[in-house]
Amino acid sequence: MTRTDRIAEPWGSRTPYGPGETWPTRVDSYLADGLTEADVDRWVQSATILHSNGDGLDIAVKDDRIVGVRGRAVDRVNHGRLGPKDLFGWQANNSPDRLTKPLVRRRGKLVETDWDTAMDAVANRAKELLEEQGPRAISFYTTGQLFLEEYYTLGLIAHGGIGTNHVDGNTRLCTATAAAALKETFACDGQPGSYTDIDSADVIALYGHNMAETQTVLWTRVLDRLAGPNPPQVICVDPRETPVARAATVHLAPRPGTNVMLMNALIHELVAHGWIDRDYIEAHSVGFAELQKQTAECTPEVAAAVCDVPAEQIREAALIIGTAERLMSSVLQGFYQAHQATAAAVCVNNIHVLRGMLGKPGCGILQMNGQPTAQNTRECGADGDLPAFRNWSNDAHIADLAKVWNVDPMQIPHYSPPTHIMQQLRYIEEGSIRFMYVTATNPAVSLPELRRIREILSQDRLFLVVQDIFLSETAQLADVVLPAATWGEKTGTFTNVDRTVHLSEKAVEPPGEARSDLDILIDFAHRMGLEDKDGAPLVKWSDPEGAFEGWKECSRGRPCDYTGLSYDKLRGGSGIQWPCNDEHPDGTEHIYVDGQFWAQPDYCESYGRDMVTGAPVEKTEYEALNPTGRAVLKAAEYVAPHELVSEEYPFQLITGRTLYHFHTRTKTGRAPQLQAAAPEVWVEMSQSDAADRSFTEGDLLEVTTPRGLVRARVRISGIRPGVLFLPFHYGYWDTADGSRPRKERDGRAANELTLTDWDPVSKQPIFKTAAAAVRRVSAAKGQPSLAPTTTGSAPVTGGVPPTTGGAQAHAEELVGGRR
Ligand SMILES: Nc1nc2c(c(=O)[nH]1)N[C@H]1C(S)=C(S)[C@@H](COP(=O)(O)OP(=O)(O)OC[C@H]3O[C@@H](n4cnc5c(=O)[nH]c(N)nc54)[C@H](O)[C@@H]3O)O[C@H]1N2
Ligand SMILES: Nc1nc2c(c(=O)[nH]1)N[C@H]1C(S)=C(S)[C@@H](COP(=O)(O)OP(=O)(O)OC[C@H]3O[C@@H](n4cnc5c(=O)[nH]c(N)nc54)[C@H](O)[C@@H]3O)O[C@H]1N2
Ligand SMILES: [Mo]
Repeated sequence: MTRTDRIAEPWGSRTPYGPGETWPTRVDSYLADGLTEADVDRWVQSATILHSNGDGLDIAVKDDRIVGVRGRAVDRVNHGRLGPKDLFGWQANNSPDRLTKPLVRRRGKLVETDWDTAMDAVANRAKELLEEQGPRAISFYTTGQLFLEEYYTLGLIAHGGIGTNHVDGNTRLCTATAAAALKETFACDGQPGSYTDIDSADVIALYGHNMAETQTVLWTRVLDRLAGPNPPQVICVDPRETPVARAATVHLAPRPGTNVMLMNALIHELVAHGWIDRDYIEAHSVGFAELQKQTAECTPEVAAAVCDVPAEQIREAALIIGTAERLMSSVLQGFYQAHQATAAAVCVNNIHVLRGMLGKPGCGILQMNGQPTAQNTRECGADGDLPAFRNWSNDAHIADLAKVWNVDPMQIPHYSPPTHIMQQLRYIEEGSIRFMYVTATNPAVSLPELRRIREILSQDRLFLVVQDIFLSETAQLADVVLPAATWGEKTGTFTNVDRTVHLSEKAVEPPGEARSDLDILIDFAHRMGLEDKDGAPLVKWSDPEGAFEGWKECSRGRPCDYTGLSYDKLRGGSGIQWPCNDEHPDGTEHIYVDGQFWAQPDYCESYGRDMVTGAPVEKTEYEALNPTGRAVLKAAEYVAPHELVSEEYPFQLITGRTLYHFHTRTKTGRAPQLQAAAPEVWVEMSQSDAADRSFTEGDLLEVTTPRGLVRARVRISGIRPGVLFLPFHYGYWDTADGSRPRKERDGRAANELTLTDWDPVSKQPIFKTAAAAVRRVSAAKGQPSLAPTTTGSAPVTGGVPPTTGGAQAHAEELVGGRR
């Protein structure tokens, strides 16, 4: 057993292993207040909630309070390991400023009330609007952080009960492009890859994915391969020098917003050198000729000029990818939050189809998720799609769903694609949406162009319901605030990016009168009087297990088939990968084995979209293109980013994450170790740009775009010249000093600066390119910025003290632990 400062060493110690071997176990644990395992009353099974990795863990409970966590050695995902946010983030659950009573707005102020008053206010307003304006007045905006059971219930209420099409999740900001890219290539959502692919891959390519910071345990698996015999080669595509870039064999640092050009050049090289599997292409795909044509002119030289990456480096990367025997790829926000998001992500799928690298060990694609339960938002239809990957433009699928729900097919809106959040905001602005029910997301910090968002959400004619665990920036704008129970205080299941389903059990009671999201949603459905076509209650369950059983039936025969799973089966051991059914009782490690897809016209989830306009492809067109359900190779031409640099705004601004915080910090800002590691916003700039302006480390800068400003101390880092990076975690609500609101709202949140614009196919907003200016407000006087030194924000100048956590951040590691 060793004790490690897991703030200073986020990935812990190495347990090297070689290709094809099993990743050794290492059980990580942290107990607060110097407690030892002997002090713990009970351990309750769960999985991690502050990222998408889905690491199995047990929650330690003492005197009916959560006091710590321990990784589960038996879990296939993490083999016992936990990351810093997992080890320390749970402390937010015990925060004294949790919401404990419902709040309603009276004479402009939010005041405490009882549940009946609050829920009647919500249901009555919704009923009034339904009568006056119909379902199009009502919208739901949810998250990637609830449980499967909650999403399924929410989707049923919205689609089957109220009949509105205005349903979306913050997954739109997050992994809409993952789903869209999979639907374009495979005509269906669902990840081809498995985490075990890391164990045997000889090349691992990460596209716009800072895995080291955002999926720390998965990166630990990569680090352990890198430390072992016959390590894989790593390709990193990222304009910053992230820890991934530092570990890479080849680091391509393109200009932000030029991914499609770079990918087209890589594909050009694969085709030109014959590094493709012609038999596989012939037997299992359509669209090769068009792809070849589209990329014919995209030589490394052409791409080098656009992306500002040396042509030689592009060739080197292409050679590694082209000659890999077992290629694993992952893709995330550097590709997804861009103006050609889906087009770029699809290129990664193309590479795997071209090389026939699918459905076998070491050959996975992970079109990554970010949030812990984002996969379920999509599967259950809480992002506006229909449950279990049913196709909203296939009438037979609608009829089938109507049967499962016992409603009239015409009740389920399918006249047009679901209304994505950016369009919902437009409808609120125009006044046609009058009621918005927000669950577990904080749009007043996380959506682009915050000044506009605040204006929209605080309109009088909008009735805003916010269901949260804290009085977030968004909750402060609400008409009704509903206090929710969270992870550890409620039971449910969730599915990570490699299709592994985990059960998370209730460990303790929620604070005060807080209730689980599921209970609140069911209460709402009953107060709305929602019924099926025989007059029985529409929502037929009253607890999580009932909802799960309902979902299983809905998933039967669909790609994400859960019928072989049960709460009992998920207890005690590892999480299990879907599809899990009679045919695959122990789950399924690899899908798309032997070139078999779910892309048949009658079965598939989507007929795809036009890559330029985003217009849905008609069924007849799809049938003509892909009658037998092969993988579809899709090509797109590079288009320059929409907001270009100018004399006035000479920098490209990108935004993203740091290892120590989660999103708008409502949880990690309340965990002392994490908050101390990254206490305030900073801005990253390259050494040459800083030198040109005589800036030194720690100078206070003002970053502006036409939409707003942020003040931040500069960290001179390994970011490419011409680019600035801001972490987006810092809203205007201060959690560090006892949750007092700051006086001024502007000036910290990266999204004051971002623009209202999105990818035409996935509708994912663009958070990673905007044109910005900087000026110095005041000099550092020897004080460096407080940005972490262990991460992408590592300083390239001297004199910055390293980020450490001290004694309070010591966690235990037990290598080979069997618990
Ligand atoms: N610590 C931590 N972990 C998290 C989260 C968190 O908040 N904190 N959130 C979770 C969630 S919801 C998500 S979605 C994931 C996100 O995980 P990531 O996508 O890994 O995180 P980001 O920092 O948003 O973006 C990744 C990288 O994209 C790069 N990038 C920016 N512009 C471009 C571009 O034009 N091209 C390329 N190739 N790269 C570019 C940035 O430099 C950045 O390093 O993380 C999950 N895990
Ligand atoms: N500039 C910029 N903006 C971005 C991004 C970026 O890279 N750059 N990334 C985008 C991405 S990928 C994402 S995922 C979003 C994230 O953006 P948000 O979803 O807005 O961020 P969170 O802070 O995770 O908000 C979750 C809210 O749910 C509450 N909550 C937590 N658990 C529960 C629960 O069990 N029940 C209920 N009812 N509430 C709960 C939390 O207190 C918090 O207020 O941000 C997006 N915005
Ligand atoms: Mo996300």
